[in-house]
Amino acid sequence: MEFARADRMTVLGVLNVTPDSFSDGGRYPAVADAVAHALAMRADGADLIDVGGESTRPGAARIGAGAEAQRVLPVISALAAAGVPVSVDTYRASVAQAALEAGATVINDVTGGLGDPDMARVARDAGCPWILMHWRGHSDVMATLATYDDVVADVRRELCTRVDAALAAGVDPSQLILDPGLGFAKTAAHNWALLAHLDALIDLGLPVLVAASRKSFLGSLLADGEGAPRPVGERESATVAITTMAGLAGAWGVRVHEVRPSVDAARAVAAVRAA
Ligand code: PMM
Repeated sequence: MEFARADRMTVLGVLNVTPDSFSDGGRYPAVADAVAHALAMRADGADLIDVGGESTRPGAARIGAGAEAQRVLPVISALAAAGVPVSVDTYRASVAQAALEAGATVINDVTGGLGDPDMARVARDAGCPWILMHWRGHSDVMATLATYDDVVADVRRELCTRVDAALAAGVDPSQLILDPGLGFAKTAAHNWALLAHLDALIDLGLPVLVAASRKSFLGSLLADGEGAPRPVGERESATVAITTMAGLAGAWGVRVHEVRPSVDAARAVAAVRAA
């Protein structure tokens, strides 16, 4: 993983080229604008730009593979031409394949391989890093799937099953990165429990990515006196707190919208861990 740094946590900058994503949706309709935002995130220290074309926001509409590819491929090609390391946030094998051909070097799969039976083959043949996120169902149904006996043990076990499936398909263990999937078929209490026990995933010996940035459980945490959630753009300090605690727990990386504060936190964490 040549994009990853040895001296601190990896920071993925989110680039959602979707009209409906919950936090930055609709802000980067044109390729040039998306590229400019990605370059700004690079200047702020992002190690990898995570390009996604289909919102996974609860209740978001799903689009077809063709529309998804049309959104992400021009941006990925332009970023690759500019020498920017790119991951593609997709669960569709055909989109991942096309993105790799356009210059992406990492697959970020929010379904952990469950969304498309062909994804393992694409990852195996490419030999690229493959982020396996804990996932139980698409956003239209995921709220109904948020039931666990013990969320930490259940997520760990279900992720292990995904790892086993990837290895059985011929994927090398060095390609795999695990992600607890905060907010995906999880209540706020589930998210906090997973964050409190990140060691249960880190102990598996694979890199762990944490993606809490701006998510609604932070909005609920920071709700005002009337119970109104803190607006998306005002969840940054809490996001950085999660970056910090994830780093101290030994997470490999974070996926964030606002790159600079989390890079600063990652550097501070690295200094503490090195001292
Ligand atoms: N969350 C979102 C999208 N992609 N990828 C990974 N690996 N982990 C996540 O938790 C994750 C993801 C949804 O949030 P967004 O709308 O900010 O992209």
